[in-house]
Amino acid sequence: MKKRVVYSAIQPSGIMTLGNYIGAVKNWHELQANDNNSCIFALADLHTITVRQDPDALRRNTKSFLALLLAAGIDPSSSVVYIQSHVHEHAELAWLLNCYTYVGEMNRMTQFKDKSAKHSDNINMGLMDYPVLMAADILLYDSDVVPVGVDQMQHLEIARDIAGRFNNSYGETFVVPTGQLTKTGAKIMSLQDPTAKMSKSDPNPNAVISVLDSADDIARKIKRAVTDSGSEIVYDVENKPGVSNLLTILASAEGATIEDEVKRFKGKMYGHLKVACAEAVVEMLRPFRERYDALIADEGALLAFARDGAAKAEQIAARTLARAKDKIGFVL
Ligand code: ATP
Ligand code: LTN
Repeated sequence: MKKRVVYSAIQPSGIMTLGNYIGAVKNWHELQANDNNSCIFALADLHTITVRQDPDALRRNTKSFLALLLAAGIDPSSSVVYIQSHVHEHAELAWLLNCYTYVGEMNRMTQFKDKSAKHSDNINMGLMDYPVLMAADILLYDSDVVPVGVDQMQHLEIARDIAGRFNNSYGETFVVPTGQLTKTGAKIMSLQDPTAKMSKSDPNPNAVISVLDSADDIARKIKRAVTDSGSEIVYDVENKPGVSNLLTILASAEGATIEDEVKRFKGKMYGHLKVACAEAVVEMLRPFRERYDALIADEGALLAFARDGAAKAEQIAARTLARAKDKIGFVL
């Protein structure tokens, strides 16, 4: 039986946050454990340069994110793990797909509008083209399922549209992928502003938990997390965004449901919830630091994993790219 191709990627910029872990990487690990899946995970370094990156920091972060993925249990002997820029087919297919994507569609993308406002001095073509490169990533591997956080669903829809449009013009060429949201914790919010998502580019360190934070830092940040008026512990994103966020984090960390957590904290105070939440997060992230330290210390081995992953990825990507070029009418 043909395995389901599962594809996802993360940008190696800044730190890996609890939001990235719960919303993405933890889920990747679970998908990898399913024998029916053939998983491919990338570090989307080409995407990071849509906003300015310091060259040394980009190099450092890319290696660090690779070690973080492996520390999170992504296993290069069962999944393909690689660095996007090592596989030139991504940039090439993105160009082809650009010619089947409308400027109007890209203009309407929420992330493009947000990032244009945030980086108004650098609204470059890449920032606008970001979803097309993401479509190229996905379509190169005939991906069936793409696990992402809710903030990336709009981009996934565009990838589906582009694939469908190309197939309509040229006949079946690309697999039309399906997006998959994580069950709980599809969106972890900032600890300081629970109406905004926890984001690795947030300048306020108290708003964000890094997967490499110490137990003390995690406890301190959660203790200081902004909560809501009143004292009842209920899940109500509209009226109690702070408490709801803590419930989401706790449920995800423990693998429980939000309803279970609400029952457990009936009649208890916010302080109790915070203590339990901090303990659960510390427990979930405990193995991280140790494995990470060992992996990052051996750069040669780390980069060998990346090269090996890129070679496997390229075998698949080259075939898909050739198929698309042939359909378009390029002389092969
Ligand atoms: P930025 O701060 O630049 O927006 P980011 O923290 O959103 O970055 P990305 O590299 O854009 O990180 O996202 C990597 C993955 O993590 C995506 O699948 C995304 O949906 C998921 N993700 C990011 N932030 C959160 C969050 N707060 N909650 C749940 N999932 C998240
Ligand atoms: N834009 C994504 C990262 C990403 C991605 C992908 C996710 C790049 N290419 C392909 C899924 C599939 C983000 O998480 N910000």
